[in-house]
Amino acid sequence: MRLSRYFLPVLKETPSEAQIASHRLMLRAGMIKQQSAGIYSWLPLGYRVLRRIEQIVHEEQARAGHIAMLMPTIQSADLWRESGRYDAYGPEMLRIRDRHDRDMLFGPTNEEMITDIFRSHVSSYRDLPMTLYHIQWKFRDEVRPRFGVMRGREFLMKDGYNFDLTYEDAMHAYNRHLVSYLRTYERMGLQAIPMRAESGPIGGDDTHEFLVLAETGESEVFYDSEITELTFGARRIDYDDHAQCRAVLEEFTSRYARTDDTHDEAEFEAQVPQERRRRARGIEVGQIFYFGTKYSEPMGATVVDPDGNRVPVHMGSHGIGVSRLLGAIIEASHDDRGIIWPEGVTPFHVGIVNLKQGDEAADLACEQLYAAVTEAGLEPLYDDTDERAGAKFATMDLIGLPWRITVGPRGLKNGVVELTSRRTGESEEMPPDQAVTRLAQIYAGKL
Ligand code: 5CA
Repeated sequence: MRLSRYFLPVLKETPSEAQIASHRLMLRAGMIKQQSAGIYSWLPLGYRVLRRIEQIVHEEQARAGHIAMLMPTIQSADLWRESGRYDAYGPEMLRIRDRHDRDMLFGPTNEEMITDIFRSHVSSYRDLPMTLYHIQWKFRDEVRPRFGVMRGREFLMKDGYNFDLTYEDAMHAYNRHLVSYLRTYERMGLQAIPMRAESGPIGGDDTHEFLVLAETGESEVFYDSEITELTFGARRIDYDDHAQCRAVLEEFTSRYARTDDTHDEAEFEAQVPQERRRRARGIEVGQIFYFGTKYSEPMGATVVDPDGNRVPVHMGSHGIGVSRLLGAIIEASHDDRGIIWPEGVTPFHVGIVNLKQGDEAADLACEQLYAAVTEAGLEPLYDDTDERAGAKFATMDLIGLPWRITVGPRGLKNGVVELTSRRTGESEEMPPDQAVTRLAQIYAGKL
């Protein structure tokens, strides 16, 4: 992409309505525009990151054997009357009436709808286990939408639903989700810690939330500092292997880690030596639930079991806050000059800065670099505008591309360009083709 032809409405001023870094930076970097409270347009740069996050979610869901689909945003109230949640959900639900006076709603979640789909088409235990998911916009009329995409009213969520014959199989689905989420967040450059939580309006007994530690997080968290040393890394998981998934779950959840609603100070003190006790704040980027037959029983989602009996299926649901993740990643990775994207989610892989637009050698070298980077399967953002060098650097730093290649007449005389890391600020001079090779190596395995 050439910046001269792109739509990147960066703001010079710090927007006064933004209280936290991620919100400020998303506005300043021209990623989002507020349309009404808690409702945002995704401008091209923001939309690119959103799509990369979605892509990682899809890939990791596929790896775990889950099946993608898409349900509508608008739902019929009748479905929610069946589960009893239409009245119970309260003012957070956006209720709509159509021209025939039918009660509709903008879905805050999809347990009812997926249960309806399941009961319409599945009737044998032979079709189980099954996990369906989608990535779709949700609406929750939050009392206090704030912090930009972090607590929106309209937001993008990945929500998945498992259907299993037995409690044991449903617990495997739970464990499998926990493991696949660990890997999903790590690919986004995040450490998201699974913590025991409360289930709220989704219901059920077992639930873990995934929290990214950040001072601006809305949840208070209590944990054993040893947890932060765990990484998922390159381990290979057979997601069908119950014992293996359970072992990983135990590894990541056996130490104390709770959100404030389940925290118990006495237990904390008994289980964790004082020097390892941490009290901090966190951003909830996902949650998994097991709720058994809470929806399948009232809504008649049953299968015939091997003995010929009709039994309600065991279910759980699992959510990832896709749009919230942009805020969480920025909270975890920025400095006073701007965003620092982890390689896995960056909107462009490298910025090319031409220090002297109009200089024949510099223009030609930039064009050749642009072609070579593209040829290597990477997406460059080439600042081919007439801005002065300082302004170009400021924009690149603000939008946070992890790598920058700087091209100027002086370096070219010696046959070199400069490759700079956004994270460390370190620069290295090298011939242009070597810079491309280096980038290809950096991104290998991260895309
Ligand atoms: N049906 C279940 C699981 S699929 C569910 O709705 N779970 S949830 O309520 O925990 O939401 C899942 C994730 O969506 C949360 O962990 C959070 O990351 C994100 N989320 C929830 N509310 C908002 C909001 N108002 N703005 C942005 N993200 C949100």
